[in-house]
Amino acid sequence: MPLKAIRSKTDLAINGAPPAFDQPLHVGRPNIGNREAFLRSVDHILDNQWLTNNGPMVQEFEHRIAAYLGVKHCVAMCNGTIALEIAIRALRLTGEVIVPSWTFVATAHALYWQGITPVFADIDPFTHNLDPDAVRRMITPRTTGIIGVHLWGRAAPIDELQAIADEHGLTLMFDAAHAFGSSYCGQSVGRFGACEVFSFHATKAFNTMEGGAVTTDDDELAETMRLMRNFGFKGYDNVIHPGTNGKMIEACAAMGLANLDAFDDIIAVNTRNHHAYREALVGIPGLSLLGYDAAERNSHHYVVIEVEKDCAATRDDIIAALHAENILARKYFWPGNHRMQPYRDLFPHTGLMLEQTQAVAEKVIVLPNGTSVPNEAITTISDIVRLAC
Ligand code: T4K
Repeated sequence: MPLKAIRSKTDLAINGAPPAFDQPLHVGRPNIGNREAFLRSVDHILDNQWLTNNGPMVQEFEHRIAAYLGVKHCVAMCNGTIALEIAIRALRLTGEVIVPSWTFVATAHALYWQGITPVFADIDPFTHNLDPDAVRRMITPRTTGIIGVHLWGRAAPIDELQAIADEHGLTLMFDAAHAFGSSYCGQSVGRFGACEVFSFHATKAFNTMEGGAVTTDDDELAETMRLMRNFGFKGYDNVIHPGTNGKMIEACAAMGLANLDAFDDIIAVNTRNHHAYREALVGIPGLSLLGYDAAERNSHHYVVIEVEKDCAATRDDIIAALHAENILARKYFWPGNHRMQPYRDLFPHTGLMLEQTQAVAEKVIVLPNGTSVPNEAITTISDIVRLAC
């Protein structure tokens, strides 16, 4: 069915017109690479009767990912959150760890879940990543580490954070959940800090349905994490380390392999869509699209717009107009981790230190992107945003 024309305010669903889309248009619709290749692999897995526990598909997946990123070790996991927890534990972080509040709540939860206090530091409003000066301000005698997040796939200020970590004897690791395919100073994200943690959740640019991985050049750390993800087993009946169940299953690795072959195409579609949004949204007073550094690689998965106070519509007005059209735009990561439980009750005054985080949280909208968003949908979405303003 052709999309409705959006010419005047009476064409908007919030004003009684039919919605632009009869099915919900999600922000996180999965990219599915080569379906036939995936189904062939699943057949093979079933024939092989090896479904999990470091099977051949997972081993191939780990080798391919490590080669793709140019890193020594890729330790595949069942999801990004468990991967974060295992990495944090393997690095022996304790006490307090500095993180941004402007991230998905898994970053903070992975610490708190293990009895570590997440200490929230403010961000740079232009990049949405940790502000190194703010990180310095949050260091106390109890601080043992920093987790930088490469938000929206843009690398955190890695060199500055590493310098702070070195100066204060802290461990630096990265939550690279958004940053598969990104670069920093031309080098692939994946080998910075002590380790980097990826999420391959269905909603990510590159997905294994559920999944994640920790990548590192550190042999000993990789070996420890391999033990930890499999209850600490080293061979039959021989447990030599505390552990949990963090294993990736074979079917997820098969999805990852099929999607890795298609990843260049996925990035190309995302990037084209991103440019189309930029062109279509240009010139709306008080509204801008967050850009990425042209000199660095980025999957362009996240289309992030910012609605300033001088825009004719509020952020929430625009979200309401989009939702009425069945366009399920998101306010990621509103209201910020520090205003979510348990952190809101535990540290009720943290917001005083997070001026930029709070300002950014009030103005962000994330729009749909990915291989299931056709070009004409971008025109329609942008026309709706323009009219809502
Ligand atoms: N660190 C960071 C910085 C992260 O962003 C994340 C995850 C993590 C760590 C933890 O990694 P994982 O443990 O998740 O591997 C979603 C994802 O669940 C989450 O993975 C992601 N970040 C976060 C940014 O977004 P929700 O609550 O928005 O998910 P959900 O289920 O509402 O999905 C979004 C939309 O996508 C849905 O409205 C419908 C659509 N969708 C979703 C799925 C799962 C589909 O169309 N098909 C699907 O299969 O958190």
